[in-house]
Amino acid sequence: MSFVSPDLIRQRFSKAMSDMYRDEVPLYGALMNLVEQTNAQALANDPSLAEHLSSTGELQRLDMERHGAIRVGTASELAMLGRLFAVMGMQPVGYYDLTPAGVPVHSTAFRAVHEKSLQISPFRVFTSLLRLELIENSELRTFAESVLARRKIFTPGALELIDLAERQGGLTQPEADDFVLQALETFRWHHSATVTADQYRQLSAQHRLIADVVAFKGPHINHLTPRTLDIDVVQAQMPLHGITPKAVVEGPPRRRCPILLRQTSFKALDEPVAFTDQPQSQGSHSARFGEIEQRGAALTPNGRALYDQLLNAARDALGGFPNEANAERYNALMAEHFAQFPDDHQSLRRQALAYFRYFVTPAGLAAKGALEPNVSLERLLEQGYLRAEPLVYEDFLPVSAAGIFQSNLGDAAQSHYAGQSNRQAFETALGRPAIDELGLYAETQKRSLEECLLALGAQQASHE
Ligand code: OOG
Ligand code: NI
Repeated sequence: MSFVSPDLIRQRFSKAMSDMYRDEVPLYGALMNLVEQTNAQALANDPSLAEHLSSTGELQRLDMERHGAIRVGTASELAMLGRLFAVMGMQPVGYYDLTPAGVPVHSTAFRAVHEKSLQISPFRVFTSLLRLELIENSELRTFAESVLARRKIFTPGALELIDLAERQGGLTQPEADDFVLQALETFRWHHSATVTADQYRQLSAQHRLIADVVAFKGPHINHLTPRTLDIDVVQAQMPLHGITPKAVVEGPPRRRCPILLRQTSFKALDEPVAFTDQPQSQGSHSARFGEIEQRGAALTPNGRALYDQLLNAARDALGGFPNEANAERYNALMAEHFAQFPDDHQSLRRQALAYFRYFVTPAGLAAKGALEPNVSLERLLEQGYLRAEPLVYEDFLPVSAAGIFQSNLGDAAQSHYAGQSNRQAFETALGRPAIDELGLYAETQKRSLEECLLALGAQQASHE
């Protein structure tokens, strides 16, 4: 029996999801066009950007690159999602606690973990689990639990194919085709709710996010984010296309060498909903929104600590959440604080603030087998035998994610939860640990160096 590669199933699924979402949310099409134009312009304006991105393979994956987000209500839903995503080669990476920002969820990102798989499809899904234990009203909590216990978010066909993939060790082409169609159903938007109008109001009054998870048939995909090469241009252009962006871009400020992740979003759409007791009359719920992101270098633990320190300092100086009224001051404070973060590749690499990938140059190949004994990495770079390119950040940022959640839930959501971060409970629900993202970047960096040394015919290089 010959199986389809999970990477190709993910690539197909990502495309199918995008097509479904474009049908469901017309503004998504407008946003995709804007991002496409901006990217083409950015590449035309800066030929060296095109050259760099093409040498790392990022240019080749740019057009298909996107992430989605979903929210589930129970441990068993999360565990089954983990099995569903595994069929497509997606593993849970990272743990994000959103409760400090007043959002009663904790999350992980399902994504491919090896650079070769990421190259075929970098599709990721930010997946949040509702923390029902944080609902103080015990009657409402019990009600929410009972509603969630009754719903079935996977089609019987999807469940069978997940089982089959696990038993056989993969899916044949026709099975994979069917799997993509069946799996897609879980993420579809259903305009009929599972509760009465009054129950919806109660859930919503507790927290809009609780209503979004509990009152519907499944974890509808709530946004699908394309990757842009210039988020400030997209942010500025959105209003000209009838799209209202959130007040500030989340993440680091604009820099010569982008790091981590910058994101912005547009407000959720008000969508008609039919409640169980009023199937004819229309209620409404804001479920889906739009988001754009720009990705930069993955940071090492040191780099990340510096990022967190500067971000916190800027936010402390602002003295509150960024919003329309203080956006200008926030941007100025961010620029001021981040002036301390080295902004050239050489410093980022030498100070071990970011992860890099190494490439053998034509000069390196010409010198194959004739390297200086015990040559160091620095020396190989200096001689022009190797070239270093930053490794792209494939994950998310908790403060940014909280900002995205909040801009779509409204200011009412900016409460605080006493609940502790609880990675262990999340992993118990998931049925496995979430992978440490920093370890993945370190491995990719190490593999690339080993491949280079092999190609140069070096026995081993000293790592200094
Ligand atoms: C997820 C919000 C976080 C991101 O890109 O950081 C997010 C959600 O609203 O469900 O998508
Ligand atoms: Ni997102």
